[in-house]
Parts: sequence; C-alpha cells; structure tokens
Amino acid sequence: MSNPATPPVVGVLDEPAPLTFPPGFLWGAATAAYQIEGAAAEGGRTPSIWDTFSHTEGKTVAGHTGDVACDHYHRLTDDVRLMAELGLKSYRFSVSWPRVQPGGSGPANAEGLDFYRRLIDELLANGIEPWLTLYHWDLPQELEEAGGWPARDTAARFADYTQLVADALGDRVKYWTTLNEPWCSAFLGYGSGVHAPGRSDGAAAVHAGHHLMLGHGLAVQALRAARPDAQLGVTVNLYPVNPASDSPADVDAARRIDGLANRFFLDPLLRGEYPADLVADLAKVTDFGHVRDGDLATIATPLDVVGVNYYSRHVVAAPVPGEEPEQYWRAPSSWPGSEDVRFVTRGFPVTDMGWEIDAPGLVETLRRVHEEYTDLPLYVTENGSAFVDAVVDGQVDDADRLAYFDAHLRAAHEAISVGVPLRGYFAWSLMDNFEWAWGYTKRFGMIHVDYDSQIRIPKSSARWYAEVIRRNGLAAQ
Ligand code: IFM
Repeated sequence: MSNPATPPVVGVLDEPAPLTFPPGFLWGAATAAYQIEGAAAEGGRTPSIWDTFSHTEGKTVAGHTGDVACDHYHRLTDDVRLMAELGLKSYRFSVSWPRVQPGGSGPANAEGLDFYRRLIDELLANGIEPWLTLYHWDLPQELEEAGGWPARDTAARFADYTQLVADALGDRVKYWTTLNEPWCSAFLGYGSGVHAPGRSDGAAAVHAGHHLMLGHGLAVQALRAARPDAQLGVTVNLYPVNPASDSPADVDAARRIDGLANRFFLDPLLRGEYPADLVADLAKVTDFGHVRDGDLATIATPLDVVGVNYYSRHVVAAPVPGEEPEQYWRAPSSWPGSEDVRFVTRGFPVTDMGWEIDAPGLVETLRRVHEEYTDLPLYVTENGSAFVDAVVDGQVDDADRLAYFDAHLRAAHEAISVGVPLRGYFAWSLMDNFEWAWGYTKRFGMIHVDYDSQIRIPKSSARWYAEVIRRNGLAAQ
C-alpha cells in the first residue's frame, strides 16, 4: 500500500536524464592549414597543389583562393584566446607541408616550424591539447610535378617530411594524425578532379589512394621511432552506404560504393589487405601492379587511435535498365569502375552543401568501425554542417547548425552507450573558412568570420558548445 504522504514520483522518473559523456572525453574543434592560415607566400612557404588549383581559372567558386583565408597565420594568439573562451579541451589543426618543407624535399624551414611551435605553445599555455594532422591536402606543388600521389616516391617524401615535423614538434604534441580523408585526396583530387590537383584518371586515383596509405604507414613508423609515447592515428571519412531498394542490382551498387568509399581504406589500414570484391570491381581500371610485396604490412602498421569524419550517408541505385548509363555519369567520376551507380536523395533535410542530415548514420559508422575492424579508441575528428548565416545586430543565431551538432552528439552518446570506445569529438569547424572548391561560399564555422575585416563572432552554436563542454554532456531533451 502506498504511503499517502509520499509525493508522486511519476513525472520525476519519466524525465529524461542529461546525457553525460565519460570523464576525460576530449571535446575539440578542427581546422586545416590551407583553409584558415592565409600568408600563402610568407615565411618561406612555397605553393601547394591548392595554391595552383585555386589560382587556375574555373576551379573554385568565384576564383576564391586561400591566399588570405582567415589570416590565422597573423592572428593565432587571438584565435587561441577564442578557443580558450569556448573551453576547448583540444584543437585539431594541420601543418602545411610547403610551409615547413618548401618544395617538399630538403631541410626544414625554421620560420615555418616556428609558426607551429608558437601555436602549440599558445595552446598548451591555455590548457588546450594540440592534435596535429600532418597532411590535410596541401601537397607541395613540386611533388605533384614529380608525379604526385600516383607516384610511389611521394610516400617516401611524406615520411621524410613527417620526420622533420616529429623532430621539431614531437616534444610538444601527443596526438598525431597522418592523413586527413585520403579518399578525398585520391578520388576527388585524381578521379573527378574537383579538388587539387584536378586530374581525372581513375587509375591514377586508385594508385594515389595506395601511395597515400603507404606514406601513412611509413610516417607512423617514423613517428613511433621518434616519439614512442605519442598517440598515432589516421582520419578517414566514412559513410554508411545503403541500397535504394532491396533489388539485387541496387544491393550490388551499394556494395561497390561501400568498397570505394569505406573499405578501400579501412581494410588495408586495419586488416592489411584490399577487399577481394573491390579488386575485382576495379579490374578494368588497374591490375593493382602498383602494390608491392610488403606494402600492405607497412600500411597496417599498428596505430593507437582511429579518427572518423562523418557528415552524411550515401544511398545508391543501379542504372535504370533501358536508359543510357551516360546520363548518370558524373563526367569525370569520383568512383572509378562504378561510374554508372546513381546517388539518390531521400528527401531528408539537407545542409547548405546539399548533404542529407542523418545523425543515426554516425552511430552506424562508429559501430561498424568498432565491431568489424578494431578495438582501438575512436575519435570523431570532424563532424559539422554548412548553413547560410546572417549577422544581425552583431550576432549570428545559427539554430540549424546547433541542431545538427546536438543531434550528432546524441548519436555519439548512443554509440558510447552500446560499447563503442569513442574518446572524443571535434566539431568541424572552429571558424568559417575556405571550403575548397566552394571557396568562401559555404560556412561550417562555430565562429563567424567576416573575410573583409577578419572580425570573428562566436555564433549561437559556439556558445552552446561551450556549455556542452562545461557540463561534459547535453541537457535532457
Ligand atoms: O572542409 C572540409 C574539411 O577540409 C575536410 N572534411 C570535410 C570538410 C567539409 O567539407
């Protein structure tokens, strides 16, 4: 019998609890060198493939370049202060290869290294863990002229560059990512050519993907020898890939795209092999003669962490029988050997990039990496969204971006609750920046940047994220 003096508990127990993340969860934000630094010709820096590409007519929207970008090179102290105000526990940035090793070979450029030393020291002084990415797409132009990533020697050049950075900055940096999103470097850079260096050759794209991973393996070995105590990883951009229907043809289309988008990288990096079905799919593109004995063992050199970048999902379908496949070809395609696969939309809300918002896809992606590939700690090294922002009375109320982060953090929490060893999350991006071929027309930042005045305004999402970090979790919904 209930005691009439006991207050009713219904409603209290039904109230959802706040979502708290594990102690020590690493809350961060990410950027990349070419997207924010500017100072393209200062301090001894030489051009990268992105300087050449963005200065080539018709390659970026409105001819935008990273020449000035967010002028972070000259504003690092103020930018770190903004990070500290957000309460960031970690900041993921990339080192510009042609800034620290002009031309991509030979000795280090002391002035370039000094910039990163100052940045790292400023971060450490503010209690922010530096997370260093060695390659976020800015290959020195000279190395592209020597063959670029389709050439095997570029992998060795990358290992040499890694050694220079490890020697100079290894005493200050614990977390290292070798490559950011090698799929983009290989298949957008050398397949469709919508990214630098703008080549369109399916075989070159596949070879680039292999040599990027080979460079990664060699870099991990160099780093491990130089800094045995460092936490080493790689960042891959992953997508759940679903067939548009249960038809065997659509299911096969999904298998093919999953092979190119995800398993092309996950299997060599974490299992030391290429998937047999992918090799068969690519038979008309390449005979895999570029893969030498020992490469896969190098590529699969043991890691400490795995970084996952997540933005959306792919839903794909086979060509419609009776219709010319050409009408679906993205000419040239980012999907060598599978050019005729159709990418379909489901009518979900989209970001300003046109990418469907699909937070459950983050849970699926993290679970897949953990359940099928590795027990290593995982980090979401990028997740975020572009939306059109308006500055009103000096404020930017980006409710749509905030909702995107909220939904994806709830998904990240769900992944942890089902056993994924997710140890941190990095919002993309700390600030608005040069969105590659889209130039400055797409804004991903939690901090608004006025590119004329370089004034920064933390958006509503930034203030919200600061509160998430402060309470190590999300309020009840
Ligand atoms: O801006 C990019 C970043 O450089 C790599 N990952 C995806 C982001 C949004 O497109």
